[in-house]
Amino acid sequence: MSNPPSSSLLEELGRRLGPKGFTRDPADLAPWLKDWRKRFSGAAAAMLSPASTEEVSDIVRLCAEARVALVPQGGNTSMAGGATPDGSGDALLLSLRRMNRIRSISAESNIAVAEAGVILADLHDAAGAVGRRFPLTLGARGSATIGGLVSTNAGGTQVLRFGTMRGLVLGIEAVFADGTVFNGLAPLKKDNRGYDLRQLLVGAEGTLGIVTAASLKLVPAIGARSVAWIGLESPERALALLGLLDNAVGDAVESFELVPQSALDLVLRHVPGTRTPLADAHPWHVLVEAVAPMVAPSPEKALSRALGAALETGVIDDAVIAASEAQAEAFWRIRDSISEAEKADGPAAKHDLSVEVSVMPRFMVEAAPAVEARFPGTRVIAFGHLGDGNVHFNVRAPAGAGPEWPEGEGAAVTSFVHDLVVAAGGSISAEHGIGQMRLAELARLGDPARLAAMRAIKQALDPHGILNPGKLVPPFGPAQDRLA
Ligand code: FAD
Ligand code: 2HG
Ligand code: ZN
Repeated sequence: MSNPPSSSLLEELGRRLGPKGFTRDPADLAPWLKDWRKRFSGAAAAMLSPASTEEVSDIVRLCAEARVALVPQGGNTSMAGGATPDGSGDALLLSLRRMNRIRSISAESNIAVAEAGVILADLHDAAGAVGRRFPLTLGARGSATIGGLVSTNAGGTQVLRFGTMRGLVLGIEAVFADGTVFNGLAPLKKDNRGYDLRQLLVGAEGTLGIVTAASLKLVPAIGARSVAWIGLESPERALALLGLLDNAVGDAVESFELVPQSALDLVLRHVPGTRTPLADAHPWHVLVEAVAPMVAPSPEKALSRALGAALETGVIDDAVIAASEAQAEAFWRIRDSISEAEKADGPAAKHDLSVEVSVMPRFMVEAAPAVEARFPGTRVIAFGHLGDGNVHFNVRAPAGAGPEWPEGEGAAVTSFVHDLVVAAGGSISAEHGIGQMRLAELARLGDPARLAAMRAIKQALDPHGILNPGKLVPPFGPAQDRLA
């Protein structure tokens, strides 16, 4: 159990961090005490904004001695309430946003060393400036930070080719719960000195250490890209198209995003300046991006040939290949605005599911009507990363439901959906993490061996439970959950 911070601790932190690094002003704190979707809100005694790893280490050491909780935060775009403190006001918000330096970037080694507070879009720009790119992107790229992306093992829309953050992190610098600095930044390809602490910190949601910097993998810059918007009949057909593209276009296919007509309608309704890419409505749509490096010819011919064959064989019903970069960006804007449009449209029970890729179409077409029949008035909007076997299976509240709906009937919806995905051998969180939103569900459905190991690791690395309490690791349950 943690303590509220004493006034002497707050004074000491204020003195060390200075006015840029320490605030208790409610107006400064307010924007950071609610999550992006405004589902969770909390309180904090102060916000600490260190400018260096040494300052992070000092803060953590002082808080460890005083048993005061710290909630690490980057861009505050978590979809799981992961960066929002509880309502007690005892915790300190630890913002890494001032640590926003790219320490080094090299086209020769294909590595960037970025501090935790570097915003993803800024890393994209920096990589572009040296003729390289960082191959992970998502709709929140203008706010999400490297520390948050590492700590959630973020996915996004290029996982198909480059994997999640886990595969792109070559090294990590972090501060452990007693204030010691772990310098694991060296991007060693081979290193068998024992447990892989770098990978343990990826996806740890700030519960095992504070990430202060990461060495990240870069890849060659894009020479040309071809972006197509496709209308088709069903998720099954979409998966068939993926197989076809795999054969015909191969590795060049970096993104394969599934969008139902209902999600497209939401975007057209709520996001100014968006237009439907195809003249007719289709039950489902797919956004495909194929990319070629500088030296290779454009992927457009291969993509257009493959889509032509898919049209002839009836796998797809219509398609348009963007004729310009502006049109490609417009297609992507639709895809990237779905969360924003859905947020504007009202409450939803949000789910982030994965099953084996080949199982997903069937799961979607069976689970959606089952949910809508069991909870009359709800509507499923399932979209996203079909090629990764991961969709956001969001369930819209019945008309007229208030903002509290996700806590009431929405919680029953969530249990129903999660039971279905567990029965299908899948995961209740593919990319957004557990945070506070899925903690009870992880406790309910998690494999006891996994839960026991997670608790043991947490206990060993953060014995006083000061790092992001109430997130990711369910509290001890029945005695059999404990490791002997
Ligand atoms: P925050 O929200 O601030 O924090 C996230 C978690 O990491 C919290 O648990 C926090 O305590 C911890 N944390 C933050 N910084 C540190 C640090 N330095 N050290 C230790 N712990 C830390 N996610 C995807 O995976 N794929 C998507 O396609 C995707 N699309 C999105 C689209 C939109 C419009 C939005 C709003 C979100 C989307 N997300 C997506 C979710 C979110 O952007 C990611 O989870 C992202 O990684 C969070 O980064 P952040 O800097 O905002 O972290
Ligand atoms: C995406 O893929 C994000 O767009 C957000 O992961 C999904 O809002 C959501 O449910
Ligand atoms: Zn996603």
